[in-house]
Amino acid sequence: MATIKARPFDFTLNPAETALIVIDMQRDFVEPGGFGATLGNDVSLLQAIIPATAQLIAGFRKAGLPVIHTRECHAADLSDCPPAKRERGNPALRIGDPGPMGRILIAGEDGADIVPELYPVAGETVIDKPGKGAFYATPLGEILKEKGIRQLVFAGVTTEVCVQTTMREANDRGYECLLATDATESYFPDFKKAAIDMMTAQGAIVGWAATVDQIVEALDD
Ligand code: C5J
Repeated sequence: MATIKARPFDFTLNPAETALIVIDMQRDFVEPGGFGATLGNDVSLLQAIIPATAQLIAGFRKAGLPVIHTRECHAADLSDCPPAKRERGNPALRIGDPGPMGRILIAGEDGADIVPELYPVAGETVIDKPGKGAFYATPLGEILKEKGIRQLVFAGVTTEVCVQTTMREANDRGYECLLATDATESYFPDFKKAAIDMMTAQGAIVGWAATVDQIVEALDD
């Protein structure tokens, strides 16, 4: 057990029951020409967290703890993409349209894959998810149960959409959730701050927050 001076109060980390979930660090969100950019976002903000996220992943790998990666993406025939999702708003390209990194957010296309700097290694779980939350329509819950996981450390993008949705899903399922604040990012800095404030408020109503250095140090204890 290790104590992390987290927000809003100490988080007692039990490495034997802990996994890291890296949410949607895909080229489609982080690189120009992908889904994030088609919505008019500045993707450079998200690129900036790659080194801290790599440090966190390295810490988990060194400690021999599970690293789980997720990818938001859809089947090539769009059978798992509700029209209400595809037709929302006025993006330059919609889900499934051909873009510079292949079809936008389609499984197996270059854009839907994880950025090379954070690429999964052999033995790590990769979950393809059609929704914003990683528990919805995926085997994540069963995988965590099989591994005896009770605590989840979260990283990835975007803080207020897929990361927050998944943390809330996990919290409702009884997991203790800790967000790595410098390994998560939003296209909107105010939204990142608000999401962290919301989740840690009211006595960690959704979970805790700490820096990558704090978490990696606790894994080394
Ligand atoms: C979004 C995500 N923002 N991974 N997806 O559409 O947060």
